[in-house]
Amino acid sequence: MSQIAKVTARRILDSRGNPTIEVDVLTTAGIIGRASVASGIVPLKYEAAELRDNDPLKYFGKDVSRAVANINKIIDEKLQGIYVGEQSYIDSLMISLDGTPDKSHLGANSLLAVSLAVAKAAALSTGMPLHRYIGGINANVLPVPMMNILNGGKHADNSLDFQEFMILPFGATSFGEALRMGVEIYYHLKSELKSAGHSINVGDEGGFAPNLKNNEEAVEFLIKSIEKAGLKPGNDIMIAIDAAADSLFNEKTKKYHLSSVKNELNSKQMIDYWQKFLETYPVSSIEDPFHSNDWEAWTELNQSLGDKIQIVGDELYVTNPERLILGIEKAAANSIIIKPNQIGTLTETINTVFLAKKYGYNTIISHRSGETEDTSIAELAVALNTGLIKTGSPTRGERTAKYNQLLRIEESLGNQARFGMGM
Ligand code: 2PG
Ligand code: MG
Repeated sequence: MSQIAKVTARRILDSRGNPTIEVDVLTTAGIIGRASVASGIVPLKYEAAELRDNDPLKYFGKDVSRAVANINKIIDEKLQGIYVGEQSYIDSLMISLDGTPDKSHLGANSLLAVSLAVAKAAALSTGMPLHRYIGGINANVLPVPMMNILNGGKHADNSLDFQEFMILPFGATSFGEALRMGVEIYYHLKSELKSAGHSINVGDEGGFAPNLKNNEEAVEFLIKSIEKAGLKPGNDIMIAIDAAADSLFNEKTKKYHLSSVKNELNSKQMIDYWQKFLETYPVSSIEDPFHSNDWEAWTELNQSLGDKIQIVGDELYVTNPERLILGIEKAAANSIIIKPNQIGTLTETINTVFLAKKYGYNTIISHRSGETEDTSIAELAVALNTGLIKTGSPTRGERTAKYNQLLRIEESLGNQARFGMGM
């Protein structure tokens, strides 16, 4: 395998029009690995830190010129001459170069862009697709897509409290069939909303963003659309919600604010809310139902419902093994969202997946709401046989880039391709 000859970073735009980083890693054999990084709607408390300029005169403070310079001036020099296949060494070198616990010195965005570009250059050097290079001969599970077709919360300018209402075509026999089911439900939802007089404008991830009465009505629309597609909710298609409850939490009153519920809810009342909600609707997966420090509420819900549905930590765990270990000790959840940019290197992302699997967690590789055309997460889902991926609605190029890559991977795996969880 060849050595790293040059690492070049530049500013590109993400799907919200905000600057982000793209990196090219050139090897001495003339191969280029290119990767870019995604970004969430708000930086979360325990996430690795994105480095932005904070200069209000440029891109409203969101420019990444310092992070780009860190790569071009510091990381490039350190990585030149290292064999491109030495992924974990390269990642640990960058972590020590950064020297902070949250990667705030060089920026987790800088580190991740380089880390992924290194892996891509190495994969190309071996002639293998990225999923095969990372995962080996057993990397052949195509994930069930968790398709976000109704948007609310901070991802949309509408009345819905919960951020994401998703459908999971579990009953499909292949990824391609799952995608078709998802698209058909998406269009049934569009006409159901339209004929009920609602807006069919979309949110950040391409799901519809109507002003519905409440979260319950949103789920009812999903159920109707699944049935219109000739499918059975809870059977062929599972429904999932991302409440993103950090943003429902009122830091002053220490209570949860739901626009459809008159008074704010304390933790106990929020648990009751969820228990009733989950008894009423065929929802089989719930992400961030509580604030990321409301551990007791997490544990209680997981104890009562964790054997029936997915209780998913995203804001809770931020792909961080230390947070995950805390949650394992507290039996706080049974599933984890894996977002490479929350932790900052490929090696650490893989390690968090392995740790989660070791403790029987379901692992869900995920995009961010501000995405690029990069398809690494699609490759990673297959490489690590996660069985689940979250990458938005079946529209918008930055989301379909991932779905389309999974179609290509399914085709190339041929009769080795397997679909879904529990395989
Ligand atoms: C989430 C993500 C992706 P964001 O909460 O799961 O859907 O949103 O990237 O804005 O954190
Ligand atoms: Mg989430």
